[in-house]
Amino acid sequence: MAALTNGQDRRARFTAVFPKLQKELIEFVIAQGFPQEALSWFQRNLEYNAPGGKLNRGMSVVDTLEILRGEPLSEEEYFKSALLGWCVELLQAFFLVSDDIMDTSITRRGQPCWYRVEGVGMIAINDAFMLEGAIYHLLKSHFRKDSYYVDLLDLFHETTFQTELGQLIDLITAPEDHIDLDRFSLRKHQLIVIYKTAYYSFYLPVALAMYMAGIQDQAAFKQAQDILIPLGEYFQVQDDYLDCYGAPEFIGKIGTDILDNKCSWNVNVALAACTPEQRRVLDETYGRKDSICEAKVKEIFLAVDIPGKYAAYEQQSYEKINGLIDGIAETPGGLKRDVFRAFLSKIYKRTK
Ligand code: GPP
Ligand code: MG
Ligand code: MG
Ligand code: MG
Repeated sequence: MAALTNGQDRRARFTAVFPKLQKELIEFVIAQGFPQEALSWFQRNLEYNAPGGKLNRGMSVVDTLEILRGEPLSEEEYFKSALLGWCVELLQAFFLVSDDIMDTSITRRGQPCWYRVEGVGMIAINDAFMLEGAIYHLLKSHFRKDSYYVDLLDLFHETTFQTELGQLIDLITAPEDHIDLDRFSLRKHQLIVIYKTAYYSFYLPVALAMYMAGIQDQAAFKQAQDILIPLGEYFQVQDDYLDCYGAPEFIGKIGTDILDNKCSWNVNVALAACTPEQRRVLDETYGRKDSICEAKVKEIFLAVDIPGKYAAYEQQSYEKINGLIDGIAETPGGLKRDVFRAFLSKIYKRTK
């Protein structure tokens, strides 16, 4: 067999940790005397929803710790940081299972959304709660004795609340029965994306690794946030763009933002650039659960050159974030510029 490349190797090692965590969770349920059908259900929930994504968030915890340490991790450090990474992936699974119900989405990671699987339906709501519950079970069994255990709990709880706040404004800005494009703005969009995506996808993995590395200085956490939040904002603008322009085979999901009346980056930029006539068409077609209306919206997006404006935004964001990274003053035992460069290079010009 050909030697594994670095990237594949890294992913294989991280992926190999998940079955161990799954086994631990299932053994806990067995110890409660639960019937076989409950065990299989939980097992299937974990398998279907946790491991199938890009795993960037989870693997970032390991990568960040390694960069902060400046040397290869011991077996134990690797396992514990990968466990925290899997907790981020479980949090994401909890959010995605719920988000797909709220957004009436069709596919996720190239397969039907969990709530659309035969026999699952609204049990998916409880399954989402169980994915969240699994995080705290794992944290307790592996970090209970560590000095930073409370910091981990606090961070997961705070980040969950921030994400839910973001999801709240995402949802109430997109009512199904009352379409009013005047309610949208790029300012509101920025608030939505920072809260619903940036905290849990970017700040959380780095802050977890910082706690494991023994960093306690609050200024270092603030400094990390000052870069990771703009990075996460850029990442969610990419998600909004790809919702319309990504290939479903690549992004693993079918975009629903236009049909769902979402306050997305695309529509906000189109509203700022359109003629009064184009605006009239947008008012009549945006957010309608109708594929002909959706196609008309897409025509206007092209007419106002959303792809060109996105390319410019992408370039500008890349330069701005690089500038923020260059501005970090590295200190011994503190943050390192490479932590952020690793993130930026993973997402720059992404197509999935
Ligand atoms: C992404 O929004 C945001 C989330 C997945 C957070 C959901 C938060 C909850 C509290 C449930 P999105 O709808 O644009 O994501 P996608 O395009 O992947 O459906
Ligand atoms: Mg969604
Ligand atoms: Mg959503
Ligand atoms: Mg999206």
